[in-house]
Amino acid sequence: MLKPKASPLTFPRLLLTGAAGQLGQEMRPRLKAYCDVLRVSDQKNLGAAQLGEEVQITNLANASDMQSLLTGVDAVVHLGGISTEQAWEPILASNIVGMVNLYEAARLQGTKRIVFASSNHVTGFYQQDEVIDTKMPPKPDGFYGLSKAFGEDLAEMYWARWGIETVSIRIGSALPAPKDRRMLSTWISFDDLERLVVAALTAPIVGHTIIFGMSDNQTSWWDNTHAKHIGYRPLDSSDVFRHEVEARQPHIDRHDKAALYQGGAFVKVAPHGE
Ligand code: NAI
Ligand code: 15L
Repeated sequence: MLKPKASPLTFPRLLLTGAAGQLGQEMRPRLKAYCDVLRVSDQKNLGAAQLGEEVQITNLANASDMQSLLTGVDAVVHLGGISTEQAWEPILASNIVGMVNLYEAARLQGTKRIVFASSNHVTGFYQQDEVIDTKMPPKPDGFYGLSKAFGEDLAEMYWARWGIETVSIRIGSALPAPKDRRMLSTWISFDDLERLVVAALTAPIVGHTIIFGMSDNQTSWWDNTHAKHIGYRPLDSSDVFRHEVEARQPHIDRHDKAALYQGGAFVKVAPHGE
């Protein structure tokens, strides 16, 4: 956790969705330094409200509940949703219907800034020897990546029509340490993720900006040239884990599609039930 500072750029009420998830649990204590009240929400149990928190159990797919969730909210960090390749139905409910409900509620309740947890799987079918930027066309690697591409297009439409600003963060791999050689390029530390989320919340003008979420890794496939106005400066790097990770995975199977494409194993996952 970064040393909380008395940031002049605090929000009266900040909403964190997906607060019971892996990243939500990391961001929940961190985001308190940037708001007066942190409203935390998820469909799962969130425990008791801590000092400065409001807890609201809400299903993203329920439109009327989402109106209530967004009441009085100045900005949103939207981590809620299905976070892996799954069958279409749950993805449709949480990531498509849930996203429309979020933006409709933001529009009607007057919320003006959203940080959306998109994913590198929007561009998962680019190859690992290609460097891509955020103006290049999406190449989703499954229903999950496709739902995140929809979310980015929805954010763009709500900016154009209603002036709601969004930073769509195509998060790479956010976890304590990279697990394999692919993650040496895609990894982002929790501290860098906090830096990126805060930059996305506080940059003066963002419109709808897409940015890749990775630490300052020696190898990278992602060019954030078009997102420099966000002011994200990673301070961590997967390089400190490189020797250990390469020793664990010395050989790459070039016939394995997971080794060829940026989406890794996601490009091979069949929807559940097959
Ligand atoms: P997670 O699966 O641990 O957390 C997601 C949370 O959303 C869960 O607590 C779940 O209960 C909640 N949720 C799902 N559907 C819901 C619904 N209909 N209503 C209310 N809550 C619902 O995922 P994680 O790893 O914490 O990721 C957070 C976000 O970041 C997700 O949107 C994911 O797609 C995105 N992301 C995460 C990456 C990572 O490395 N962890 C990488 C790229 C994107
Ligand atoms: C994601 O979008 C997932 O939510 C996360 O669990 C990881 O699989 C990550 O992508 C990744 O590509 O490593």
